[in-house]
Amino acid sequence: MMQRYWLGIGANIGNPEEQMSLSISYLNSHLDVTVESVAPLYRTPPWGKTDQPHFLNSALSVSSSLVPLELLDFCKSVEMRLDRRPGERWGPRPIDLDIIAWGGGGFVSDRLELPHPRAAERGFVLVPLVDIAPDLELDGATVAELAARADCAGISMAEPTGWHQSDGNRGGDQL
Ligand code: A4P
Ligand code: MG
Repeated sequence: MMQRYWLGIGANIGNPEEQMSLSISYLNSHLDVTVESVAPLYRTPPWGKTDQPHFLNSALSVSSSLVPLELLDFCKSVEMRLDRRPGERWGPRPIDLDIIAWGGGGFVSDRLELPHPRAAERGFVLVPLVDIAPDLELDGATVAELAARADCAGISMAEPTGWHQSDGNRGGDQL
């Protein structure tokens, strides 16, 4: 059955924008994953561990008939392709792909929890997600409501680049 998934994407070492673009292409190249929309790119202060470079973050929605653990494994393989190696929790990384939520409601296993347990409190996840999924519900509130409550200090839209032909329009890009 086809499902929609919302993913958070971020990076803060190497060439973050290039790694993020490549990871979206790799996701879309899977025969069973179609990238539907990509939010603009945001510059965000590091959260959790603050003595590291600022991040670029965005969000995307994909449709897929993969089940959640299959999509998680595929996201991990995309991270590996971009030289992500196990490192410090919340530490610097060339790419991070997190599954934020899916259309199927709650999901819990030892390797994956949906909605992502920390997404509802994180500006760097919520701000890009508002652009593509303001009405998505996480923990009983919409993404737009959660973003309005979250600490979003220091988060700004990145300067216009070739990022998915984005012109900064709210609503995100259709690929
Ligand atoms: N896992 C469980 N649920 C999920 C889920 N919904 N999506 C498990 C993805 N993975 C999930 O994740 C560790 C394990 O969590 C996975 O192997 C999976 O089995 P990871 O991505 O390998 O490790 P991590 O990212 O270091 O840990 P964690 O706790 O996921 O960290 P976060 O939440 O990803 O935070 N600041 C800014 N401004 N922007 C950022 O993008 N990112 C982080 C990392 C910290 N600070 C940041 C940013
Ligand atoms: Mg992660």
